[in-house]
Amino acid sequence: MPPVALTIAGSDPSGGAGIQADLKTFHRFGVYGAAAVTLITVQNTTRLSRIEVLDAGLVRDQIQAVLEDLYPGAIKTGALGSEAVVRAVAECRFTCPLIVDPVMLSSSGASLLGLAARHALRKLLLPRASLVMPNLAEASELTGSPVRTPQDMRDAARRIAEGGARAVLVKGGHLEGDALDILLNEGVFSEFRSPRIDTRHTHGTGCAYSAAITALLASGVSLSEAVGRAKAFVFEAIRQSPGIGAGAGPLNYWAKPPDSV
Ligand code: PXL
Repeated sequence: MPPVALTIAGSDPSGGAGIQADLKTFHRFGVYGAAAVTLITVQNTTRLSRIEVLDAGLVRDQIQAVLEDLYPGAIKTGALGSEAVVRAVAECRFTCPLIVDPVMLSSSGASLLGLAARHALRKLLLPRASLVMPNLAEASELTGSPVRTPQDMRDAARRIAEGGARAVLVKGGHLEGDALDILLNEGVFSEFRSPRIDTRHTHGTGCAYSAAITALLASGVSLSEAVGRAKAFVFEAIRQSPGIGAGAGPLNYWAKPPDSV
């Protein structure tokens, strides 16, 4: 049987982000993908015009249906949409690794998580996370301090880890120069770098990155190897973006995942 991974995230009908990106990524890594939908967006590569968050009980029931039958080896969360959904996810019982992508804004700047929900995420979900992977803006929001430099990223990782997450990966994709990500795992920092690619086709990058890590953890790969291999996959997938849509287009989900880094 192949490994199984579950994503708990929003739907992007244009297929570039959210559960669609997660399932494509799981598949590319040879992992069977399951998906519980939290919210539905109306969007394409040029606009996001509507967000409907689903009933928290409906989200909980989808997750339960998967958990009682499929036994995922790892679970990731993406856009959760409301405090009630964050609570519902935090109350689910499972023992496999949980990867939290603390999605707060869509690529186009629309809010995917309000203030009360951000608070619940910090208090209820992060203490259950094997890995939380904020970008610079999300790390600022989680710590209440600006995060603009590699030193800020290390400080933020420590503070977020104090809140209970077992490991923290602060993603510096919006820094100048190389795309530098900093992992804090069991008190030890490591750095992951890739060259910056000058492109607007980065829609769903965070989703693909966290889904790749989730797939690798479900396959039994160690966390630091999973981060390195996932980052290399995302770099290739951005470099070979297929140019679909008139706006910020998706990554290339056919890019080959590396066997090792
Ligand atoms: O990349 C963040 C994200 C997550 N989930 C959904 C999204 C987006 C960005 O647009 O649409 C559903």
